[in-house]
Amino acid sequence: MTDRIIAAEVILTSPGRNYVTLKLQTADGLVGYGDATVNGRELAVASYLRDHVVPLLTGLDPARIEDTWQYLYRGAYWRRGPITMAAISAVDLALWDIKGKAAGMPVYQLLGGAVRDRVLAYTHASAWELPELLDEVDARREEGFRAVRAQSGVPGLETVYGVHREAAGYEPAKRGAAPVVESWDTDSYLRHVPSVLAAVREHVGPELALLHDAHHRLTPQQAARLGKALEPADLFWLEDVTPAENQDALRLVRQHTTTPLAIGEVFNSIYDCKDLITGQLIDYIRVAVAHAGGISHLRSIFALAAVYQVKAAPHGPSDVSPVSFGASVHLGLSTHNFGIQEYMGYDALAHEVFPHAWSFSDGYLHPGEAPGLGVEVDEALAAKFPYEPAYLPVARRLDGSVTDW
Ligand code: CS2
Ligand code: MG
Repeated sequence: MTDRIIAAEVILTSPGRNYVTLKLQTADGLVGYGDATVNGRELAVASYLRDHVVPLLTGLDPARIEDTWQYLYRGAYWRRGPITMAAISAVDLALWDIKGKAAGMPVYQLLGGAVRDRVLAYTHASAWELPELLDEVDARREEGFRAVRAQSGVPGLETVYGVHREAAGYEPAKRGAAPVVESWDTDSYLRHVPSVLAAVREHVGPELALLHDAHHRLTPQQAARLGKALEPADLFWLEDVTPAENQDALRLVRQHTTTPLAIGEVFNSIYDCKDLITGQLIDYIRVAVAHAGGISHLRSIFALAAVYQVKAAPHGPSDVSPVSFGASVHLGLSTHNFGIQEYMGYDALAHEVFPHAWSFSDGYLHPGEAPGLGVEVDEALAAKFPYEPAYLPVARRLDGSVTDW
């Protein structure tokens, strides 16, 4: 007899930061977990799941992953968008987890098996001033990383994306009832950042892969100028140069620079990606397994990307949970046109609440050999850290007008 889903539940927990987890249970006694965390909008996706998805899942055959995906995607009529797609992602991941556990195999084996032995990772180094940034890059290298994203402060600005002032490491979302307001000035940034990345390159020598994130803030012309100015630093990539809504912007940027471009962390479907991929306007597609429809949909996006020699480079900040991070590593191990996996790292508490088989060593990740996704949830511990309101910052220019954060 086929198995059936008998219970579905949303777990909200905040071990260091908020996470939204979907738990599915089957009549055969299997449990699957999925991640639906949308940073700063956790309660919206929890409600979407609890009120509109969980009631539909009981009684379904957990083996029918693709059918359930299509049912939730086409059956809602209101398609796409970050909340809907994060909810679908969570169901998809939980079903892949269950399928792996039913088969007694890690999910990467179900995806065709390993095409590489280990998954290249990059992490973040950031500091307000250059000497500290160089120390941070060195520290990441000592941890084994072969690829590092470098972000620094900008003279004249109090706050800059990706850089922390306080002793604790960088975490974009701040706890509180309303977003923190940051200030921003693109001209100051553009005057400063090329010299920073040139100094980092000179410090580390030619081999270390260096990345930088412009976080959606430039006009096409500014982005083209920055890409060109950064060519001597030989970046692995320059990320999110322009806001993603205007995809034609990338055409102009492309015409002016050979710096590789990465984009897509805010995308949630193949339709957001297709023009950039088929137009060969980017080199890396950054969709997150938690935000763009789970393993099932990321496989379609990556297959399209392969045709155009675009590589998969999934978003891996601390605000996707260790559940979807693990899923991303399974995909990385089994996807031929995989490029690199972001690994921002987690608060120690998050590692405890989500015990995981995936591991990092010597600059590379591996999903582990546990059946399914290999990430469990310590529910008793999770319950000790209830959801706390937290928001990503908003940014205002020096004249007070709102700009892209
Ligand atoms: C990012 C994130 O990791 C990245 O490249 O741009 O830090 C992003 O700002 C957060 O995930 C937003 O939730
Ligand atoms: Mg980014």
